[in-house]
Amino acid sequence: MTLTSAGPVLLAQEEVDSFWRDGYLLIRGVLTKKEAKYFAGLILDLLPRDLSIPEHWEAFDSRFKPFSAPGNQTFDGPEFIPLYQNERLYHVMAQLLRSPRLLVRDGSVAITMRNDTPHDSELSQPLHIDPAVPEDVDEFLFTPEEVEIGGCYYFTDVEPGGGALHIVPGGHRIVEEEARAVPHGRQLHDKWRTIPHLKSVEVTGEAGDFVLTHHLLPHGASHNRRPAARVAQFFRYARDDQPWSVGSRPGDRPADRYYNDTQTAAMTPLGRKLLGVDPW
Ligand SMILES: O=C(O)CCC(=O)C(=O)O
Ligand SMILES: [Fe+2]
Repeated sequence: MTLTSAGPVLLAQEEVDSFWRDGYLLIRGVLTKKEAKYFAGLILDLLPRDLSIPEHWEAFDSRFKPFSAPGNQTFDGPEFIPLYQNERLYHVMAQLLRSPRLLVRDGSVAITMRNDTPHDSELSQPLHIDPAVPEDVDEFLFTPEEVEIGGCYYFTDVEPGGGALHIVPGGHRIVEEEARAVPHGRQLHDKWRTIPHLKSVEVTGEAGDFVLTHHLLPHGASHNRRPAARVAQFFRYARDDQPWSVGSRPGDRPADRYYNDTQTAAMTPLGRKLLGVDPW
């Protein structure tokens, strides 16, 4: 293992190149099968026993998005903290973002259950991006500091047609090209919430894998045609010099988003920095 200022180098140069070329990369076995099963169980246990779906959750096309409270998608109770501070994922992110000083956010979860209804598209959600750049900003900067890398853990095996994340290979470069070509590039395609003209492919994987995605990579959720539910959790990592203040720096976070004692007790020294409890 080679050491750099960003810590251990975990990805081969070929993988680094393929991430920047394609805008995504599957990192295999970030979690063991046993760990993945544990987290799948935690998330499936959010479903009420009588299957009455809480009003404040989202439920589209058999894709359920639990909310921890009305308006809050983040699951960051002590049991989830190990995922935010996973060392392997952190070092991969630090290698790609070329900085050890990262912040983590999101923590939303999704359960996609079997849905046999025929549809014209395999997507259950239009292709879109969730960029680090706020919607009221007119121009992307396209600087290295602006890049956020997100993606999701698969806690279940995701086979073809099994509700995989769909992505547009190289689509982050198309977004950049289109946005640079006009004034107010951030505002194109309804603020990039619906990108109708690109073609996507699914990213299958196994329980414990993490699908890394560039923040400008068009992506969307797909229907699950298989018996097994797909269980995933989303995270995003940005440098602490990210220009749009999207990180969870203490000063940026509303008071009700500060962590309680059970959460901080679950944090490692690295986790405390990633979650903005301690400064870098
Ligand atoms: O569930 C998925 O596969 C993708 C979800 C997504 O991109 C989103 O909700 O923004
Ligand atoms: Fe998304």
